[in-house]
Formats: sequence, structure tokens, C-alpha cells
Amino acid sequence: PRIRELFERAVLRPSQGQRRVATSGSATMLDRVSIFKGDITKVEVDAIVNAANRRLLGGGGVDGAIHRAAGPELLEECRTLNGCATGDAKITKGYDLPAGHVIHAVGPVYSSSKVDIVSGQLASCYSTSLKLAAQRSLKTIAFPSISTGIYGYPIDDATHIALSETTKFLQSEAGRGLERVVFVVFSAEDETVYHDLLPLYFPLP
Ligand code: AR6
Repeated sequence: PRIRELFERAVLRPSQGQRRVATSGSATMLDRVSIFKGDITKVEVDAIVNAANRRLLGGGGVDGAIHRAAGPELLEECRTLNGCATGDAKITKGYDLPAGHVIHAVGPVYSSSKVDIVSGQLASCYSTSLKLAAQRSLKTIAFPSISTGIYGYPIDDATHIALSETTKFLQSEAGRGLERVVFVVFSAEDETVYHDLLPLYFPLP
């Protein structure tokens, strides 16, 4: 789906009376984020983020889907990257994907006894990915819910981190050029969590 379409399906439930429509010349923070339920490999943005592992050589979940849709050239480029530390991210081209780039972020494996460490690593996945996109002058980026699948991070906690890092970055000088951040959710449950938490970080003006 193109950005326009993503935007139209975007943000907050109309029933809450909080749906905002962009009005020219008065862009708010809320005009810069969307929630999209579906397959991230179909999303036409400047960069999609991959929930990768440290080897950066593909895997299951969204990582497998992205490699399948991008084609074998993505794996070839990934082989040149020499892996990636947990909490860090590296960028490649998008190859056969509709997205121009893939930002491979390595989320932590969740551990309830190491919440301080894993929450910092997950936050760093978001901030580093946003920074990489901004450094390349990319304008639109889509995130899956990093670490909340195979890596077991509780969706509520992970969503707080995703939204908090994103609002911080969009308000910073470095984030000025980023026009839209799309949160791609894969299940109705995850969609509800994002809808419920979004207003905490992107309040109406
Ligand atoms: N589009 C959007 N979201 C998706 C898609 C898709 N096509 N497919 C799955 N999801 P996961 P992790 C959601 O397990 O927890 C891999 O093997 C999924 O429902 O993909 O960070 C890597 O190589 C969930 O909400 O990533 C690593 O080894 C979210 O994407 C490991 O899994 C993330 O789930 C990373 O685990």
C-alpha cells in the first residue's frame, strides 16, 4: 500500500473521536505516525525495518518473509555486513521489495530477569533505525513489532518502548526530515495494543 492509503487507515479509532485528518500547513506529531495491520513486505515506504538476528543471514518470522520477498540479492548483501550486535541496526537495499531499503535491527531475546538490559536494547533498535533512516534522508519508515514474536518480548512493554523512542526522535532535530513512521502489526491483538497506547505518546494538540 502506498503512503496515502496507509495514512487513510491511520491512527486511532474514529469512535474515540480522535481521528485526525491532515490539514495543510498544520502538521502535528499525530500526522507523522500510522498503524497498519498487514504484511510489512507489501508496504511501500523508503525503508522497512527487519526484526533480524545477530548473524543477519535470515531466519523465521518477519525476517524470513522479508528475505523471501526481497530475493537472494538481499542475502548476498547481508553476507558483507559481518553480523550486527543486539540493539544495533544496519541498512541494505530493498531489492525486489516495494520498499527502497531494509534496516536490519537486532532485538533482544526477552528475559524477565534482565529487563533493564533488554529494554535498553529494544529502545536502541528503534532509535538506531530511525537515526539510520534520517542520515540517509529517507522520509518514510515502517517497523514491525521487534522482539515480540520468536524473541518473546511482552507486546505491551515493547509497544511502550517503540512509541516512546519514536516520539522522542520525531521531536528531535535529527528527526525533522522524517515524514512518517508506520507501525505494522500482524495480529488484531497487537493492533489493539498500538491503538490503545498511541494517544499516550502522540496526544492531540
Ligand atoms: N509483516 C509484519 N509483521 C510480521 C510479519 C510480516 N510479514 N511476519 C511476522 N510478523 P518475529 P522477533 C510479526 O518472530 O521476535 C527470526 O527468526 C510477528 O507476528 O518475526 O524479533 C529472526 O531471524 C511479530 O509481531 O521477530 C530472529 O532469529 C513481529 O513480527 C528472530 O526471529 C516480530 O516477530 C527474531 O524474533
